[in-house]
Amino acid sequence: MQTEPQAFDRVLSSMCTEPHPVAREAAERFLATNPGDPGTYPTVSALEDEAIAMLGEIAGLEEPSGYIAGGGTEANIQAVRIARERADATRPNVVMPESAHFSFRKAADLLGVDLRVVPTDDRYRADLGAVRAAVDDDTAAVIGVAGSTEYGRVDPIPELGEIARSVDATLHVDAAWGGFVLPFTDYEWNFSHAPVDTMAIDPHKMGQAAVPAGGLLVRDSALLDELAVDTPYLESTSQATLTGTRSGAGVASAVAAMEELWPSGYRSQYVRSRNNAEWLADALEKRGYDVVDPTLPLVAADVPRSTFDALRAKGWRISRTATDELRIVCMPHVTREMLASFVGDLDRLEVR
Ligand code: 0PR
Repeated sequence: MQTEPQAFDRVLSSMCTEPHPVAREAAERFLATNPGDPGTYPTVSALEDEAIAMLGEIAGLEEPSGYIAGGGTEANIQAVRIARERADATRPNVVMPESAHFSFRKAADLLGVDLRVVPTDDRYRADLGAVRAAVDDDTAAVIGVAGSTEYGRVDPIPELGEIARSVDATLHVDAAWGGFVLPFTDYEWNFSHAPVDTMAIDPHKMGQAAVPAGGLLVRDSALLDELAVDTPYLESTSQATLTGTRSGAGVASAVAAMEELWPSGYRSQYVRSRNNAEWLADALEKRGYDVVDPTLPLVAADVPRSTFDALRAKGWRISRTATDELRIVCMPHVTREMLASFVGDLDRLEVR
């Protein structure tokens, strides 16, 4: 059996990364465990409590509650499900900016809620006026993105919280990607900055854990109870997760990575990633491309489709935004040498 041939050395599009060595080792040790069955696998179940405690610390949550999900998609779906269960509406709606991840479309589809998608402003952040105009008494949740998939932007979370409160909706923050870099910035994004009810924050992205390790955090364990179903033939009596059997490898690797890296390892990684993003943005600007200023380590630039295709043909794993810009995510495996080699290829292609 082959592994992915590029082994990360040309991967510039992914929001996943090489797991930290301690995370890889922990994942291997727990491969055959299932935290969905805590009566049978008590060790991994205790590790999950540790994972939630650490995620809570990272996200400014006093009494953390939640679980390790399959990824941001599951966490987002479950957050919408909590909101729907809480809401007193026959046809609840969810209000989100157009920059929100497509997993919310899956959530709306599965859960029978209406999705009200509002525009972003000139800084690619949720337009507050549009959010205000979109909410009503049937609004179950307002979604804010803290580190958007395409531009790495952070919505005005405290203001979104006020709007959510005004209609008794939950505020869900999608920090699936941003959650492990935002603690080292000045952004107001977490439970201590705003009335956040639920949050997606993924160890398997910037957290350097093995896939699959997503995080769902809730302000109050009562919110998790909205998800609970009875589990008659397990030792435990109820289950709040979407999936049944889950990966103990994800749980153990998340704990190992966070114990190793929180906070100083993540901080120095953030600084490296940010400097790389700034270096790349500068290099692209000098070559005449329109660059979306990187506020978190993610660079988007208006590179023509033909150039993009030629770079892909050279083996670079790059992706495009919905409006067709080149998009590069400065994950931990992305080094300055890789970026310099990428820009070198770009120079050789562009005879302009
Ligand atoms: N929330 C945000 C803000 C995300 O960026 C993503 C994933 C999710 C939730 C969903 O997380 P899971 O995939 O763990 O369920 N972001 C992109 C994705 O759909 C990242 C991406 C985009 C990767 C383009 C590669 C690529 O070419 O995977």
